[in-house]
Amino acid sequence: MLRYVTTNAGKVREAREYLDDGSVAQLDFDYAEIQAPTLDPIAAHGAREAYRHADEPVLVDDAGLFVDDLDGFPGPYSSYVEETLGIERVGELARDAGGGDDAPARAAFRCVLAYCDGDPFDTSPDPVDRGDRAAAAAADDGGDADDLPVKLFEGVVRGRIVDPRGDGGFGYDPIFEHDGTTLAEMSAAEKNAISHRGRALAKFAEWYATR
Ligand code: ITT
Repeated sequence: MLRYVTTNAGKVREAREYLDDGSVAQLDFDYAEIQAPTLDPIAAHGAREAYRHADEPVLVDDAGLFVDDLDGFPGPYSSYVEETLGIERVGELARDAGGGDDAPARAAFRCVLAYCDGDPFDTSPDPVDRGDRAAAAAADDGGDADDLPVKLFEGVVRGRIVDPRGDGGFGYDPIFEHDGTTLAEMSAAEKNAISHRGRALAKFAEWYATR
């Protein structure tokens, strides 16, 4: 059984389209998110921790909104920032930093899926985190490093930050516009077709089918 590791019901709804064949179940496990400037080591660390917890194959999903004019903020801190500032405030900060209403701030939404089942795998074409970054993080944490291989799949969608529109989706969806439509104005299928998560899941599902 593959465990899709997240506490976020919105992610599970979207992932079902790619993974719902009866052999995938959500694992509502709140792994420790290490501090890092990019999503890869956070997702890899989470996958190792979740695998040790579940003792079954796991897929961790870490995502973030990276606003160009805010030097990538909130990025890996998107969850904390959503809880503390809220998405409307992030929208205001992006607008102040960007060109105002005439030139909305550009941004990317990124999703990194990290798969771990305790076995090694080929690197190509997607990267494998072999624990060097886990070791560095463990040194900072005072924790134990290990070299469980973790395979990473990334999806990115670019868009613009706008005033909130739409009541679908979750999280930052109302302020993230892609081709004139916010992610919250799209159906789940429409969002999956272009989204960071949909792109990462499509890559993962193709690879997983051959495994
Ligand atoms: P887990 O870590 O348990 O999976 P989370 O919601 O904390 O749940 P992330 O750290 O990956 O997940 O999410 C970072 C933030 O980005 C958080 O505020 C989410 O609501 C938001 N987010 C993630 N994916 C999103 C998406 O597809 N659309 C809009 N917001 C999203």
